Amino acid sequence: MPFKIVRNDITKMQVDAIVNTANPRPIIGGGTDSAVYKAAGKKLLLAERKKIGKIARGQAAITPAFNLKAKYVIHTVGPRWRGGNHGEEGILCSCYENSLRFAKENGCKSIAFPLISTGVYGFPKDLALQIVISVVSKFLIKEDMMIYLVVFGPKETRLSEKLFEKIESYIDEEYVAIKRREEYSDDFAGEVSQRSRRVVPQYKAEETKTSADHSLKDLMEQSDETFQQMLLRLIVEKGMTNAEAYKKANQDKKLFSKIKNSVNYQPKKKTAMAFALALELNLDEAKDLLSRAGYAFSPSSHFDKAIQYFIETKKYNIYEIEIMLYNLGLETLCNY
Ligand code: AR6
Repeated sequence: MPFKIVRNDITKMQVDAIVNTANPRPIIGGGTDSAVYKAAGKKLLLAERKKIGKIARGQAAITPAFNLKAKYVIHTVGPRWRGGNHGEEGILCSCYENSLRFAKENGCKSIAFPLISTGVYGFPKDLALQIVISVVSKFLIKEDMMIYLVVFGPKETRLSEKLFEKIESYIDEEYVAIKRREEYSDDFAGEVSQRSRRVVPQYKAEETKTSADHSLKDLMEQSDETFQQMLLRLIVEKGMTNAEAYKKANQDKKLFSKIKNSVNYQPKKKTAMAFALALELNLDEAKDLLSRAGYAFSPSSHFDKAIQYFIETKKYNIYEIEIMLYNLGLETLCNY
């Protein structure tokens, strides 16, 4: 899983490099900066930081990490938010890009970022997250590194309030409608919304299809492609390379090799879902791919409903999805 959002104190991260939201001058500031100095050893780290001198906004520098679990601290100076018309977005992009460059040049296999500039510097979190998603998407398509986005609290990372409201109401509506049908009867159909009415019968139809009503002929005519065969076929049909596919699915090379080498590979449900998103499948195709591994979207799982929502609304950026799932208080695709 090359990208993961976690709730933690960044000084506790066991990674090759942690990123510090540094002050332009070699002094110890507040927020992440103070926590990093405290955990690394104030005197030791400050002596190294002084050797670097002033750091311009958007730039980065690297030092040892002393008493931290990490090997390096990458010091980057974010933009102070001044309304958005002073090049703040470009500077923040540079912070992430330059930090990743330093990490790569120093052979780091993993790095942890805080949400730079969103504390003392007041950068809006929604926008900061969009920048993280865009830089990380571009970087990971070419490079192999484990990138952690470390946030302090669950409400810290509201990506887009409107989008959240939509997903939350989608999940609730579906869930309530289905539960009501299960617990009472179809009489409630008049009470549920248009959307729920449209979705519930789909499940009924599916259940009927997979029940004993299947004629032997139907079963025989079904393609006997395995998950692995269907996945590899779809990658070719979508004009993607294998690397593009597993990277877009936020999966690592090792796992993909295992899939490639075993025709009957049994993926975890979340892995199958991640590939459905990476391949930008529509809902029917996604259901088909999942079914090859023996899975289905569960009508009573909020997580499954959220994934269905992303597919139906064609939101396929896996990094954005990870952040949205985290914010919804759901499991993320990479937690198993
Ligand atoms: N671990 C993870 N995230 C944290 C931690 C922590 N220990 N502490 C705070 N955050 P900030 P900035 C989050 O203020 O806005 C200093 O004085 C925090 O909730 O650390 O770039 C420096 O010297 C927020 O979301 O950095 C600079 O002068 C995010 O980290 C200036 O502040 C960034 O908040 C830098 O300000």
